[in-house]
Amino acid sequence: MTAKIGVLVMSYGTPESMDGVEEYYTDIRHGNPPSPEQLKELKDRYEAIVGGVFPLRENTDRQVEALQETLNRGRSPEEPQYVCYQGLKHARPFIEDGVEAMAKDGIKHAVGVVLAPHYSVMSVGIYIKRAKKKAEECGIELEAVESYHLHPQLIEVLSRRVAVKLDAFEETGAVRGDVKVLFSAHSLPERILAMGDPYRDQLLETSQAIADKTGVKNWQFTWQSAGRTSEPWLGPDILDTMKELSEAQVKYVLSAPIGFVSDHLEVLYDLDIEAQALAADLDMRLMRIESLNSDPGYMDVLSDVVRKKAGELKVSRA
Ligand code: FEC
Repeated sequence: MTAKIGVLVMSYGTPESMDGVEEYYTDIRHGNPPSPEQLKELKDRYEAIVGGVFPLRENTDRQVEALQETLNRGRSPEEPQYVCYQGLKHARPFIEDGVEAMAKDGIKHAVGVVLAPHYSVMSVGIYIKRAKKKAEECGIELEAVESYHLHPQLIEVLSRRVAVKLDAFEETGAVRGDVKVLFSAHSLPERILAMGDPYRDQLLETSQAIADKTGVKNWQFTWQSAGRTSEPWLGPDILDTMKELSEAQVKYVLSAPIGFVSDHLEVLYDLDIEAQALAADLDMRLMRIESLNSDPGYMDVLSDVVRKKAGELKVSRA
């Protein structure tokens, strides 16, 4: 009988409807419900992106489907069959639901992968911890991919996106070298640095690799989407960086949010609405690279790292 390997594809999660925003926000806030003002502010942001729909849900669904297809493409009968399950951090199906679904289907060996290329103990680390705990309870052997931030095909697909937008700037009359490429990622509390967390270094490595591949010299890394909590978050924030750049007479900025792989609130609101509004005030031209979503190149990256991890499972070593 062909061996089946479960693949737990983990992502941040988003509400299913406006009615679900409060429960979602409460989950993000570790069980503390938001104040009515905080809730309204978040709902307003969802309303602003595309009239209150939740693009991350559809994008994650498509990524999971496309990954399963990519993993099994051209499979010979002796090779294991990969079956993908979704597990979300803050919404249904939760990570634990995904593992339970695997157990119900009789899966005994699985690989976990997160739809975020960079590792932090506060991001990917939490996904993996939850997945492993539940897998152990269910008697499933689960190995997880920690990061893939320098995978050559990831650098390739992101570099292509940067190059396309630099061409677009040139078509509008800008000199290529005058365009400041601003790589960005979700900020995290500053305390991760004291913990020796690799998140910032991995993000800088991805930025440098893309800059090298595209020949971009004029680039900078900045943070975005910091949480609304009282502790200090990693900065500078992209909005402050843009103001500084404007003071230094920079007129053209290409935003490259390399820490994200989908179109969602933090891209469609924080960059396309908030940062664009600031750019208009500063008389700056701001463009953004396309998100990866279910780009076949990105699916190849995921498929490759999952297959390599699957090689570490006992079923593969038997
Ligand atoms: O489109 C959507 O519905 C979801 C967009 C979304 C993504 C996302 C990714 C990351 N987050 C990360 C860390 C934190 C930490 C906190 C936090 C808070 C929020 C809030 C919203 C939100 N995040 Fe998020 N994040 C997204 C959305 N995030 C909404 C709550 C309101 C606000 O502060 O804006 C603070 C809470 C805490 O202490 O836990 C920390 C990281 C990522 C990128 C990696 C990943 O995808 O997991 C890191 C998408």
